[in-house]
Amino acid sequence: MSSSATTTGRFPQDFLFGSATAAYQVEGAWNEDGKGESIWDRMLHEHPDYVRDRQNGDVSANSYHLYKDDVKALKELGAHFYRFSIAWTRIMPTGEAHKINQPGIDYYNNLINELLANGIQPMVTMYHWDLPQWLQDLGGWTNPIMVDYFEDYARFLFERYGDRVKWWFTFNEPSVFAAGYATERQMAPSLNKPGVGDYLASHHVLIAHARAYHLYDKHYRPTQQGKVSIALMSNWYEPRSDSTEDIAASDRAMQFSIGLYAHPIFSSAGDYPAIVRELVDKNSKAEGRPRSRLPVFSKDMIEYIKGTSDFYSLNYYTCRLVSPGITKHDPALRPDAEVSSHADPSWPTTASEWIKVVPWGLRKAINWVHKQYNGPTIVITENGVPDNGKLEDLSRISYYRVHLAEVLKSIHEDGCNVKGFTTWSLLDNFEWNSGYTEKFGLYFVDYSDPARTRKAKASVQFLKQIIRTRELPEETQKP
Ligand code: PNW
Repeated sequence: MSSSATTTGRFPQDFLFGSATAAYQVEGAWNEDGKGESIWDRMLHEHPDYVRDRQNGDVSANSYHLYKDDVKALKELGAHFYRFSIAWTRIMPTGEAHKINQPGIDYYNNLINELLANGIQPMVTMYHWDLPQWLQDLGGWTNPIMVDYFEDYARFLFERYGDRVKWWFTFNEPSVFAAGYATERQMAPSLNKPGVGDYLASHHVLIAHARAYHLYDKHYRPTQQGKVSIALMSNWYEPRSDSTEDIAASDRAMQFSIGLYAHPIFSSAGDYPAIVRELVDKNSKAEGRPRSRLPVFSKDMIEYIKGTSDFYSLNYYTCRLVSPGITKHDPALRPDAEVSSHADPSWPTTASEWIKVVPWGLRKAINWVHKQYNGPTIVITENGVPDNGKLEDLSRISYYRVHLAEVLKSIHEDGCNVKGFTTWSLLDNFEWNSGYTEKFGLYFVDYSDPARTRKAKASVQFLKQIIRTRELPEETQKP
């Protein structure tokens, strides 16, 4: 078979490929077997109009009952790992550690065992946005007590699953779910306290992450020997021109969307990025507030959070052009960043309004992380594109072809330490505010059929070959 190995190289022998989902997006069974109510259950039962097709995750792909089919699909793909999330409410219906729900615990035991029996490593996200409603009633992530509750939950997961799970992510994309505290009608809990709720939530999420990391480090790592990370939305913000102003705007966009979370954990100095501190403090003062909207870490806390990740988990979908101004349409770009963003009209569009196909942005994002944070090991924990769900998903094949080519360049030409790649998503699933109108799956799920049968799309064969051969097929070669 011809190959492009000479020009772009191959994926290293120890490079891992896998696919991802999240509990609320695939499991269904929202109130079965003792599961508690989450903030997404509550929000979408009360406000179906927050979702384009007025649907929700009540049944979804029914992975709670069909997890064996999911594992079959992963096996057919040749995946080395499966990144899934645990629904806190399935294990602890209220989020409290003294009230546990055995059928929920059994479900994840069964899934983990089924994966391992098929030679697939489980990678577990502890929190992919579905906070127990009971904890939200206490204020959710705006309440510092949430750090204790999260630590209890993390301890329980390490205790029960850590003998078999060696890859942990505390949180998925705090920059995106913190928007639920800043906006309305989008992410749960839809709190609409922009510039206050989002920073407060982010602050406590960072402390909760560090708490779980230290817990693992001290009590579980010695025997379990796993890794702990946090998955960060890491889209690229390209300067609109090479003017000093636009380059500075690009830096601000990266620092507000990524640095806010990554700098405290991955930089050698720790704490929030200086520019974030400076701008939020300045704006808070100008608003006449007695203190900054961005909470302050003590010196001890800066040290406590610093270094609490064993590798960098990078989620990438798209890119924006930026210049000085204000944007309203990007959850991760807060007004304090003083950045306006837009998509270049020449970039290929997709079924999703916000995702334009900009593969070189992935290479730039990888390189930015590499330079900012001292060349960490990077695992790409999400990358993908939606369409309308057809089986001949040629646009998905082409999206992965060009993005994987950039990953190869970042490894072989730029010397970045990229060790893994994760497709979002294994299955067509519930795409938050877009409901079932945007399909990200490598597998088609028939939502008109109560059996929710899965069917491989063409991209499965394409990716399967890449995983097996560790190289990208020629552009001209039909999958
Ligand atoms: C991620 N943005 O969400 C999530 O991790 C997944 O649950 C989700 O299905 C997937 O990407 C596709 O949307 C994001 O506006 C949501 O930049 C919004 C943004 C990025 C990621």
